[in-house]
Amino acid sequence: MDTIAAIATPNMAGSIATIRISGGDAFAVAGKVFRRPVDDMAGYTARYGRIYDGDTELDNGVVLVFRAPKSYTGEYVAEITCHGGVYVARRVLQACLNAGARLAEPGEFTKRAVLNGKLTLTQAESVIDVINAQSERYLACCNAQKSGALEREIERIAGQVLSLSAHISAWIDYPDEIDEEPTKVLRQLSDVRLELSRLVQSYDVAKTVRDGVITAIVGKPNAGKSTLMNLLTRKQRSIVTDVPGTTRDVVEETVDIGGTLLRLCDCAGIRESDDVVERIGIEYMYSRIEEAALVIAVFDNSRALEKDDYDLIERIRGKSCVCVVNKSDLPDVVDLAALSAEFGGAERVVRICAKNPEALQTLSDVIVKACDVSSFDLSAGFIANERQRLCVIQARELVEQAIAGIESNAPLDTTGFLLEQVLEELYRLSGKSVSADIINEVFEKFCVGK
Ligand SMILES: Nc1nc2c(ncn2[C@@H]2O[C@H](COP(=O)(O)OP(=O)(O)OP(=O)(O)O)[C@@H](O)[C@H]2O)c(=O)[nH]1
Ligand SMILES: [Mg+2]
Repeated sequence: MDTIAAIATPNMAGSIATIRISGGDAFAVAGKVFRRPVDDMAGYTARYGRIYDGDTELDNGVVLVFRAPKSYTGEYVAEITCHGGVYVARRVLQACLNAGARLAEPGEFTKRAVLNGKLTLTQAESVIDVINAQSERYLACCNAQKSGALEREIERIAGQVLSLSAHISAWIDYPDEIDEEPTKVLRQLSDVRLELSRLVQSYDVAKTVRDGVITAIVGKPNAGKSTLMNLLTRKQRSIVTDVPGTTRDVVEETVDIGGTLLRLCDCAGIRESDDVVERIGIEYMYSRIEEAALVIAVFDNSRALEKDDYDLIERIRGKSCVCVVNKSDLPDVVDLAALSAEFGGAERVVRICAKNPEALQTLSDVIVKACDVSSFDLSAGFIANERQRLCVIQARELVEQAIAGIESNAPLDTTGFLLEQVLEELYRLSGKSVSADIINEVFEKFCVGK
């Protein structure tokens, strides 16, 4: 394969920039740019030097060499690190192109890693997820995926389909010798369908873990919603005053709470109001409750529950909720027992003083427990993108056809044929059997230099 080069660091000013070169002539290209040979260098070693484009000195920097196959792409790789200016990095890249390299296409380094057997297709796809991860939890899941969690899961399911398929072939060939009941095959197929459904579900869970759980902070005016917002975001994000009806616009912020990403929105307080602006704010709050996957309902410890509180409780019924009883520093007036009963137990109710930073830990623990996504184990592999999702949905559809076929006494070879197609879909997902078109499609979404 020819030798490619690209800037691997972001296209912005920084302390350093890296230009990555990969291919048979990588060392020759780096040698020209440094005007001294690098092919005598051992793998994983670095050398300092001046960087040139022909006779023009551009910068000084370091070249790091990787000898095939012990590199990201599996090829000879040289990485030149220079000063991190946008212009200087582009000039060093241009020097590499003038020295014989070709500009890499998006994702071409990772594509070569796949073609050279350094990464499987789903592992390569997870590289994008690692880059986009914004929380501890999603990063951990992506790393599990990068080390092959999804492949192992697919292999396991494919193994079940394969043995069922072998069984059915034997059944077709030796109908008298196999003492088989269709119910047993049906049960196994239902298990496979369930596993595939779990994978389909993992896509939505992973999306929520990646992008954040949409969380609405609601309650009546002055309950302390904005104080709570500021506590969770660890900054003065929302305006706090003792005037009821302070917040009107929806204030949004994404935060990492105990490793789980939350997309918080602080809204207007719920109450009957004649103020036209406040009423619009309250309408916004209602629509945010609809969208929310988690509701943080805030009540004032120093005030008795009243109609507005009960209206709110009705509106959020059936949602995943955390009940926060705020202002624990003031006299206890609120009916805690009534709130516990409404929110399904004392463990969903937390008493805090949102003005006290120490409340953050208590609140975080309750929030993490209340997030539905926290109970789903993504580290066993998850569906990370639309391509993978379509393969699983297709496989599940074929399994359903096979089940319907057996139930209506269709010929066994039809079932056998359907199961072969299920396997094909699963292998397409894992990349075990994949066309050049799909590989190209996957890598088009990568950035240049990756
Ligand atoms: N004593 C005490 N006061 C608090 C506590 N939390 C908030 N407050 C005060 O309660 C008042 C209202 O707080 P906000 O956070 O603005 O309440 P809110 O629910 O956002 O109110 P609106 O935006 O009007 O709906 C402010 O004066 C806060 O300082 C607390 O834990 N203890
Ligand atoms: Mg407010």
